[in-house]
Amino acid sequence: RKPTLAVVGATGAVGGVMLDILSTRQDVYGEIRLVASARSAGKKLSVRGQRVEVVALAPEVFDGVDIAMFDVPDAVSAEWAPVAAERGAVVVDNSGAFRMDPDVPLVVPEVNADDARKRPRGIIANPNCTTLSMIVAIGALHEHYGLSELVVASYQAASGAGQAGIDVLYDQLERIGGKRELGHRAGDVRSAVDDDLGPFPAPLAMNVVPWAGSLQDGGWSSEELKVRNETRKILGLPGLKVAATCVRVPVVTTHSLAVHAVFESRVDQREAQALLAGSPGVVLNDNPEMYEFPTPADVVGTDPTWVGRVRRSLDDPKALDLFLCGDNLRKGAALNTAQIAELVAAELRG
Ligand code: 2RA
Repeated sequence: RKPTLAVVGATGAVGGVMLDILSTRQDVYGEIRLVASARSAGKKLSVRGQRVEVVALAPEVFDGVDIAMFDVPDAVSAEWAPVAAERGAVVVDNSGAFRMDPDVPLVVPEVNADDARKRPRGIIANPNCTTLSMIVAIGALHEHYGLSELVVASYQAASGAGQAGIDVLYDQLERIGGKRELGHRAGDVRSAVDDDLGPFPAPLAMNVVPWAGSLQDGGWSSEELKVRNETRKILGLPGLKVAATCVRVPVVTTHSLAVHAVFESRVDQREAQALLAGSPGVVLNDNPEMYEFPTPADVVGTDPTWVGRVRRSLDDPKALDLFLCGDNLRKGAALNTAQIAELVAAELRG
């Protein structure tokens, strides 16, 4: 029989993309249960061309479930993923709750699919969308050249902060309303609620905000440490040097990253371009003579990791500089989760 799937968090920004992905990819599931908070229970959502009623999160919803995808806040996953696992489901969790747990594999199917089989807690973690927006391409280069250091600047879309992030950006843009006041300071356009920083600690429209997540030791943001720690775990490089600066930009969906990557062996620009072009899940769009390079406007809504501006570093024959884009709601979240769930479905079928 085909596995029964539960989608927990079906009504969120990522949940909506997940239902689209489940309705367009090869259908490997039997029953699909849609689960959300009690306040969303009763809603009907479309998946695989059928209207399915959302049920409230409760232990019994996991009875008979073979695979449970979770896209909910960390605290909800921390409480409920073990409940689902205890009732026999293999959990694929998109939150940050378990990513650094040594008993939970952190999986990107194009990079470390086999790790998904070793899951002593019955939980498999999906990486953060910023890590996922670069790791498929970086993993391909690592396999060939042996990665030793990453210096990364991210340009992160508002939807990384969920529906609230999208709403606040559009609200700020509407308030600006195309005014062309010289010296216009987006700083005058606060987030939705003045006394609440909302999803961003500074105005985003007509601005960039060098912050994502929460303050950690030494002035690093949680987002920057996620990129560092998750990349190390996925690639199995505990000593990898990673310096990330994560910046929010006024883009609705699709994260971009400028990457300086240092390798153990010498690199060649043309060879690296060919390698990337031939890597599963990667699209090379790199022809600066024709101003061809990835931008969020081209990449949003697509599945691959797009790579461009590939250059051999001027000062180091073992380093590449490149620019990447990835849809943070698709490969950055829902698609990678769906790909992991498909790996499990194939394993359960035997
Ligand atoms: C963000 N990567 O963009 C984080 C979580 N989605 O806010």
